[in-house]
Amino acid sequence: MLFDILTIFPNFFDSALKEGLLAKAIQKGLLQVRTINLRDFTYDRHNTVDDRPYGGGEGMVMKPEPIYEAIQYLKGTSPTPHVVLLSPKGRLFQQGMAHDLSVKPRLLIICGRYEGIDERVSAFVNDEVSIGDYVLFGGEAAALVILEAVARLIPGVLGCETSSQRDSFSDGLLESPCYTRPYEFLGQKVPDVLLSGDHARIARWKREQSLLITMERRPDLLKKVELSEEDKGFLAMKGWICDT
Ligand code: JA5
Repeated sequence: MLFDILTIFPNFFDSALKEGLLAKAIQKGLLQVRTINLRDFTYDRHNTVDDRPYGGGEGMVMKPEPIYEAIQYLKGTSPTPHVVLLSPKGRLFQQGMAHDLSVKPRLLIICGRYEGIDERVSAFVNDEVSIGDYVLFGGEAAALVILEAVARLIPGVLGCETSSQRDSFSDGLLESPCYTRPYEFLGQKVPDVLLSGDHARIARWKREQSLLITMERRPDLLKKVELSEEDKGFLAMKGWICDT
């Protein structure tokens, strides 16, 4: 996959691309990430990318022309990119969208700065995406979030193909807690069931822990997930109120 990032801060991504499994994926040729400097698509001698907002108000707005020029140039190179504009007003990025994006041969992620991007740029993108309900200085940190979420779904990036399917959200529930040595740490012991060697009992315990922590912290997720009769029985016993 080709992952292009249009930004006025191309160096923002340098360290992130050099560490861990993202670096490995790039090294293995499973993923190519390119940062494109928006200022390369300006024509004035100050490489201006922003201007004052029509109608007044705080701060500056990103001019449409350099972004349009960059999109048109990149759309003219193969394979045609799926263009995503990062914006707090976009559709919420969740694991399902990560899966949809991970099968695209090429993505172009557009990062804004200042107070926002001239609305008319929207006409030239495939989708507007937000990573969550908070405000950032710009889209760059959000682009990294999307890059990580998508990269780990590309076949061969994770050691084992099934590990991306076992993680939080792939079955719609939060993960059960995990432990390693020592058995006792500052007075806290590892739950004995995990040392029992009884794999059926361990699987049931993990499922129950997932259900419990999801009920406590993310009841919104429980409503969306398909629960077995055994799951529902367990949750009912723990005081879960189901409204369907
Ligand atoms: C802020 C000028 O989804 C979270 C996001 C926050 C944020 C994004 S994406 N872009 C910008 C921005 O600020 O361009």
